[in-house]
Amino acid sequence: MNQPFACVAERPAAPASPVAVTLADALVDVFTQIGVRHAFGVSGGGIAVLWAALTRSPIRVCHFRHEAGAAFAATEAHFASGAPVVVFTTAGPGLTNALTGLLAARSDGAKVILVSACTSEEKRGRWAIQETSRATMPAQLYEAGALFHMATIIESSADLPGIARALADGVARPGGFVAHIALPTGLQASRCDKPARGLGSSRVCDESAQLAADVAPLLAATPFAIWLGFGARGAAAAVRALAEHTGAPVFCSPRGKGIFPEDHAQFVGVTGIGGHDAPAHFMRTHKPGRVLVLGTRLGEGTSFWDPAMVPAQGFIHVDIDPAVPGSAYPNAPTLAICADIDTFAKALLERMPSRRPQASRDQWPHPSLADDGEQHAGRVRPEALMAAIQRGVIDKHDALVLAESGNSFAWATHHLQFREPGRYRVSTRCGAMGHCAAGVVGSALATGRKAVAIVGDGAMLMNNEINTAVQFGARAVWIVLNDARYNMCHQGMVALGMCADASIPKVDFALMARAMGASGVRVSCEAELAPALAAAMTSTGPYLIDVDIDPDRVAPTLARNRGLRAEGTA
Ligand SMILES: Cc1ncc(C[n+]2csc(CCOP(=O)(O)OP(=O)(O)O)c2C)c(N)n1
Repeated sequence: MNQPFACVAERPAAPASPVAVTLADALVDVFTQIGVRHAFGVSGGGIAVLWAALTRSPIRVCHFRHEAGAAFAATEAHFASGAPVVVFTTAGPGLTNALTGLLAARSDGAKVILVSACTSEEKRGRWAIQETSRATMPAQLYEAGALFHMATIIESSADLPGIARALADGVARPGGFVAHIALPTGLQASRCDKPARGLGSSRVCDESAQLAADVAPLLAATPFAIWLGFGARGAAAAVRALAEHTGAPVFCSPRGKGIFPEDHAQFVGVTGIGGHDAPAHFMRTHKPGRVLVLGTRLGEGTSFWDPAMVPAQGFIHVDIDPAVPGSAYPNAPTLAICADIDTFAKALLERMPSRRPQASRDQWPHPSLADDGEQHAGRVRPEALMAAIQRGVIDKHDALVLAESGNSFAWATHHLQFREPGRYRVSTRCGAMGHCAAGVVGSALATGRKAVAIVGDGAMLMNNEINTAVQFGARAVWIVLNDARYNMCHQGMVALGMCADASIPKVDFALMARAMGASGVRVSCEAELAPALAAAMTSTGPYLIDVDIDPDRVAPTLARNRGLRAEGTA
C-alpha cells in the first residue's frame, strides 16, 4: 500500500552571461533565491567575509549571544514563518555550540541551513587556530546522516551550482530539511560566477486520491478515531471537515494541539507527555475498530507506546515520510500510507459516508481548562498561572505560545487550550532546555508578532537570548516558572523513590531582564498575574514576568515517570 513519491524538479534555463562576485556573495544570493529572509548566528574571524556578505544582502542578519540560541531561534523562526532560515557560525567552538539547536531543528522538522567556517585546505594539519576540518571534527558533521539531510565542504567555487540545486530541492520538499555548508575561510572572498537565477523547486506528485479510495471502505466499515500530530498542521480545515463528516472522535499529540479545536465536541484529549487520560480511557471503553493516524510519528512523547491505544483492526497511518508508519508500534497491525495529509484528507472526505458523532463529550473524562477558582494567597500555583495565560494571552491575543522542556511543557500541554493550528510550540522529541527561552526570539523576529515562552528557571539560566531580543526589538515575552529548582527532575526523583539535589539558588529574573535592557516584573501572588500579563502583551519591547511558583504542586508527568520506571530506572 506504500506508494513512493515521484519528484519532478523544474530546471532553470542557463543564465545568459555569468557575473563574477565573491563566493560568499554567490552563496548568499542562493539563500535569497530559495526564500531565506533571516540569518541568525555568532560571528568570528573564520566567517567574517560571509557575515559581511549576509549583511549587505536583503537578508536580515541578527547577531546572537550563543550559537545554540541562534539555532533554536532559527528553528522557531521557520515554524512561525514557513521560510528556511540560515544559521552562521565561525569555526571550531562556533560550530560545536550550534549542534544542540540543529538537533532540535532536525528532530522537529524545521528547514534550517547552517553555514559554518572551516579551515582552508592549505592550512589543514598545520595546527591552525580553531582548526576545523574532517580531521579535527567528527567527520559526520560533513556528511548526510542523522543530523544533516545534506552536508558538504565547499572546496571550490565549481561546487556551488550543485549545492544551490540541492538546497533548492531540500527547502522545497515536504517535511524538514537541515543542511550544513562548510565554507573554508580562504575561499569566501574568491571570485566566482553568480549562480543561475530562478532555481525552481521540486513538486511532489502523490497518489493520495487513489490511496483514499482504498482506505475509505475500511474506515466506513468500523467506528474509527483520528489521532493527529504536528505533520497535519497544514491540513487543519480538511481534517476538521473529515472529522465532522464522519463523526470520528479526535485526539492529538502535544505538538498537534490546536490543529483540531480543543473545545470541539468531538475532541477527546491530548496524548503523550503532559497529556490527558481521556484518549486511553476512550480507547478502552469505546473500542474503535481502527485509528486513522495523521502526521504523528507516535513516538514516546506522543504515545508512551501505550498498548491501550492500539485498536483491534490496527492503525491506518498516513505520513509524508515513508519511514514513519509502523516504526513506533512495530507489532501493531498498520496500514502504511505515504501521502500529503491535506490532499489525502480531502480525497477521503469525498469518499466517506456521513455519520453522527460516535460518542458524546460527556462520555469520557474530558480535559478542562485549569480552574483558577478563587485566587490563593502565597506563591502562585502553576494551574492558576495556566488559567491566567489562557485568558490573558491565548483568548485575547494572537500571540504564539512556546512551552519549554521541564514542568513548563507538562503544565502548558495539560491545561492550555488552542483552537487553531500554529499557535503552540513544544519540542517533545529533542526537548532541549533553552529551546523556547531562545526560540521565542526567533518566533517574534520572523513574524513581528508577540511570542510568549513559558520556561523554567533552570532553562532560562541555561540559554536565554533576552539581550538579542533587546537589540533587535523582538516582541518576545518570557514567563518564568521560578521555583528555585530543576523541578521536573526533583519531582521525578521523588516519584521514582530516589534522592538527589535539584535546587538552584533563587534568581531575580526581573532584575536580570532589566539589566539586559528588557522590561521585567516580579509576580509573587496570583492577584498580580492578570495585570502583569496585560502589561507584557501590550508592551512594545521584550518583557519578562518572573513568577514565584509554588514548587510543591506536582506537574502532570505521571506517564513519563511510569515510562522511566518501566525502563528499570527505579
Ligand atoms: C539540554 C538539556 N539538559 C538536560 C535536560 C533534562 N531536563 C529535563 S527537565 C529538566 C529540569 C528543568 O528545570 P527548570 O528549567 O527549572 O524547569 P522546571 O521543571 O523546574 O519547571 C532537566 C534538567 C534537558 N531536557 N535538556
